[in-house]
Formats: sequence, C-alpha cells, structure tokens
Amino acid sequence: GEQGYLDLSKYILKNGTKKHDRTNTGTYSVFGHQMRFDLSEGFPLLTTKKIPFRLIVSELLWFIKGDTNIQYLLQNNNNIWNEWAFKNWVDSDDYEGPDMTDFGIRSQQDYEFNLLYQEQMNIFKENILNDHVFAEKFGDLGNVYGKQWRDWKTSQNETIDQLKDVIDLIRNNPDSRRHIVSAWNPEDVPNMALPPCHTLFQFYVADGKLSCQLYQRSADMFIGVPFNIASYALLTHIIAHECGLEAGEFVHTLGDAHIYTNHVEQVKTQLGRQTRPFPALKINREKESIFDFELSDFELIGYNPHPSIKAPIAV
Ligand code: THF
Repeated sequence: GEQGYLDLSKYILKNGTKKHDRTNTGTYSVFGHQMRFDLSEGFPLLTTKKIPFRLIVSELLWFIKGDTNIQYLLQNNNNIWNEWAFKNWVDSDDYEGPDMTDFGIRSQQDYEFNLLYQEQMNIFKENILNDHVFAEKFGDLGNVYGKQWRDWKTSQNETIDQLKDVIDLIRNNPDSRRHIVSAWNPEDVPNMALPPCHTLFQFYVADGKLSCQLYQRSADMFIGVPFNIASYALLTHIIAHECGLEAGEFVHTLGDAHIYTNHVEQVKTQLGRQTRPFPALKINREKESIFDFELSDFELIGYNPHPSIKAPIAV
C-alpha cells in the first residue's frame, strides 16, 4: 500500500547513492525494489499529497488509443508531456525565438530566463492546438508507448497490436505465462523523445482475479511514480472489466529508483503526513471494450488527500 511507497522514499533519502543523471539535476538512487498494491482494498491514488486523477486518465487513454502526439493531451488540458515535444521544436531549424538550450534546468535557476521560457512554451502550446501542420511536425514524441503497445513494427513490415493481443490471450488462455506487453523496442529506442521508463508489463490470472506487474527501469519517486502506480492500477481495472475478472494486485518492480536532489524538501513534507484510506474507483460498466472508454467513464469515490506539493520536473 501507500506505506510501502513512503518507506521506500524514506529509505532512498537515508541510503541512496548520490548520482549524476542525464538531466544534470542530481539524484539519490537505489537499485531494485518492489511494491505491492491490493486493488481490492481501494484504488491506489496516493493520499499523502493530492494527485490529479484526470491527468492519469487522459494519459492512459492516450496510450490506449496508440496516439503519440501531445495535441490530444493539450486538448484535454494535460501538460505533463509538453517539455519533451517542446525540446524537438526549440532544437529545430524552424525555431526562431531566444536560445532554449537546457531550458529545464535553466528555467529553475534563472528568473529572467524562466519568463522567456514560459512565453515560448505558451506560443508552442497555442501552435500545437491551432495549427495542424505544426502539431504534426512538433507535437509527436516519436515511437513512444502508444506506438509500441498498439502498432509495433516488425522486421517483416507488419504490425503487432500488443494490447489487443494480450486481452485476447487473457480471455482465451488465462493460465498462460506469456501475458506480456513490452514498450522497450531496442531498434526503435533512438526514435523516441524519451525511451520508455515503464518498460514491460505482465498480467496474471488466478482465482478469478487479474493482477499486473510492471518493470520500471527508471523511477522518479516523487513526481512520476504516484502517476505510474495509478495508471497501471487503472489499466488493470479496465482490462479485468473487459475480461470478466476482478482486479487483483498491482506489483510494481523498480530498477533505478531515485529522488531528485531538488525534491528532497518536498519528500520530507510528504513523509510527515499520515496516510488516509484509498478511494474507490467507479467505472462505467456499460462500456465493453477498453478501446471505448472516455474520461467521463471514471469516477473516484472518497478521495480525501492532503494538499498537493509542488516540485519541478527534470527534463
Ligand atoms: N521525466 C521525469 N523526470 N520524471 C517523470 O516522472 C517522467 N514521467 C513522464 C515522462 N518523463 C518523466 C511524464 N510524466 C508530471 C507528472 C507526470 C509526468 C510529468 C509531469 C507533473 O508535473 N505532475 C504534477 C502535477 C502537474 C499538473 O497538475 O499539471 C504533480 O505535482 O504531480 C513519468 O512517467
């Protein structure tokens, strides 16, 4: 449950190795850890800080659609992937504004620069929303999750719909040990804005319940992990619904589990809070296929979290 998440955060602060990382922020890091969430005990949306559930739903629906363009996210007022698409634009020959090299780290350290950055980001978002040609060129993150889940390209120039296939296999052969979806496509990794952090997941059926285990190679404990837990819990619920099963457990296995050095104070604030009961998830049971769900088909009952805690995202 949530305590397992808090215990790991505490452990990383105390025992993590200080490591340098791609984003030049610096992290405290440990390698190899597992958390378990029993989905029959409630929906695992953290209560020690408020997590915006609607962002988790729209991101998951975006993956399920096989979409890789942030235009859909922006249309749903979801900004969580903006920085990675923005980077493609400011690195391109089409970009004519002020220099945005290392905008992630500079926007946190330099107030004047941050104003320029916000201005360019707003222009970027407007263009993505209102200019289709621009959106096609710069809104696309490359062959990220949605592409690999729904439209994996084979060497024979065919495509594999891993998500549809895994659902068919769960229904037709629930005892199979091959209920796997991989987002890690080694040949395609260079063609992605960011190689997948949630690398591979497996489903498991026993006693009429569907469980899911995720292997996450890189885990941003404070910002990303609460989203990732809720996202895979939601995916497990809707696939269980489609297959006529109950939701079992979500098992979350982490590779490099880290806390960014500029999240330490926020983590300490969170660790000082008492956990509350998880909410319940209500889904529109009239929808039969996971490919038909929309934002309005999901509702949380009894989510009463502590206030949100702001933290900068490392780009
Ligand atoms: N990069 C890094 N450094 N950490 C990540 O967790 C991460 N992801 C995705 C891709 N790259 C990553 C992006 N997911 C937020 C949440 C999830 C994200 C990115 C950003 C975020 O800013 N959350 C805020 C709320 C934002 C809002 O309200 O608009 C928060 O406080 O939780 C992990 O897969």
